[in-house]
Amino acid sequence: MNIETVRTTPIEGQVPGTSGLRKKTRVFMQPSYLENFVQSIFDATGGAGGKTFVLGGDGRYHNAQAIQTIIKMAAGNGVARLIIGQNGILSTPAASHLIRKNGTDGGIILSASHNPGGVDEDFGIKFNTANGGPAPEHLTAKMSEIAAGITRYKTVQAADIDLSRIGQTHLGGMAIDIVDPVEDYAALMETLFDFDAIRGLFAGGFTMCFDAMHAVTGPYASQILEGRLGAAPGTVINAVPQEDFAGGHPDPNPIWAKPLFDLMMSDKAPDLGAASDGDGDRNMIVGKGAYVTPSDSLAVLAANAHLAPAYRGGIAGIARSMPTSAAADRVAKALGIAAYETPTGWKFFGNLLDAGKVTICGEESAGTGSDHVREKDGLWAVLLWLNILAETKMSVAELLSAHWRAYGRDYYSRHDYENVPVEAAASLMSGLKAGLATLIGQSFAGLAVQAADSFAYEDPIDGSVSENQGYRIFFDNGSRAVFRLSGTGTQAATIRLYIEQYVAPAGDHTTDAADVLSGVKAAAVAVSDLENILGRSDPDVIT
Ligand code: G16
Repeated sequence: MNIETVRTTPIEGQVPGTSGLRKKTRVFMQPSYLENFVQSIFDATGGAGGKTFVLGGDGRYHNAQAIQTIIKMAAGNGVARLIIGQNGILSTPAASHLIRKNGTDGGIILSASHNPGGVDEDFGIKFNTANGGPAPEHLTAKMSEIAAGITRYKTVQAADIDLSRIGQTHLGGMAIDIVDPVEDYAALMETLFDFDAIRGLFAGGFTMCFDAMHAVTGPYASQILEGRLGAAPGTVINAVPQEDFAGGHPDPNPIWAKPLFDLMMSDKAPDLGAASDGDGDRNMIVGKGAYVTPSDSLAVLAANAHLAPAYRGGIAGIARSMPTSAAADRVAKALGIAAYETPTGWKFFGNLLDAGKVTICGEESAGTGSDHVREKDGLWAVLLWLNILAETKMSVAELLSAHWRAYGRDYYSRHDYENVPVEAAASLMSGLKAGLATLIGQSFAGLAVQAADSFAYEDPIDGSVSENQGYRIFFDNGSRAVFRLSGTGTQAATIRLYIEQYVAPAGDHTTDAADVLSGVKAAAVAVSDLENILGRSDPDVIT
């Protein structure tokens, strides 16, 4: 088989964000765009010769073609073996598991996560290292540096590989193993949770609705919930993955999973509602009339993890991203274990998990996971909830209010201002930064600022420092506002404003979150001059 070295020139903007390189699909479909970046991944990781990689994606538009391109480039770069999900499909946590289970050199995952799919929507690619986790910042920086000076990529001329047949095939000297995308992952879940107890829960009449949002989790949830755990047929809805997610926005939150959310707030609600995102790593949990914020979900899971077999011996520590509420810290304190606060991005949990410092991690952006893989894992969170519900025999609402009575409630909300002109977003953020040092003692909408900073993180394992990870403003009534720019969008800018207010165990936990948070919201808007700079007052999405 002849290896072809194709001349190319750098393409602007190949800079990974919070989670890999995400762009409009048509950008990825330009000649050489994908090729340049894949070659940069291979070069940045010391060359692909003789290595084994996992390859798969969330099945969105362009997934199948992109996988064929990457297969040929892998052969051109001397890869020894590829492990590919059947039809090119792998959820992000399943890919992470395959990387670890097979001891590979890493994996390439094609996904733009919760962003919509289609020729006019979004596509993405990321590289996960041998621990199964997203490439750390120094590696993604190296990839973009190489992409910015690239002159050639390597590939082979060959017919497309049939990805529908499970088993081994070859392209030149490269072995290609096409594997069932669900099997290994489902087997891993069986080792973590008490499937008998969950089966008993369903057998006892427990009802559930899992919205796969026409995305990758459908086959995983159907096989595990309905196939192995005996949930009633039809428990998993929107279970067949589609290239454009049926025109939807596969983001599991009360806005984009509104039909499920409305069902759970109605008198027809099943006992548990859950949803997952485009690539299966995010989750939403809703009980009958009880929405669980991702921050609270992390805290409840950490507090009760010992009820599941995998965590029976206790957990080593808990990590959360900085904008996530402090609810998990309270659990860590009560358990006498360490709590870590990292920048946004699952990649920052990798070192802590590898070093055994933490067992459970989570983020406000609907991600929770543990040391079983190195990605957040939507279905894992749902199964841990089920395991806990089976053991405690409590409803979601009862569990949540018992949690607040024990630890207090961190009322929490995130307000997203989308499609903001890049200059306006930069002006808001630079205005905040310039004023940080002078804020202390000043009052805004009746709240005095107690502390304010630009969040920086020093990784306790490798000492790397990540600066400018968002602005934190703490007010004298115990509330906090955080501003940061999203790193996952594909057009203009998205400003995220995160607000929270703690109410102690003996306080009132039943007030509407919007009411409790109205004071800190007004103060945050006033500090940032948001309404004047953006020319609007209402966010696009409130979660
Ligand atoms: C990614 C990252 C998460 C992050 C989220 C939102 O999730 O893996 O760590 O919290 O993006 O990031 P941002 O606020 O920068 O948009 P996913 O599910 O999109 O891969």
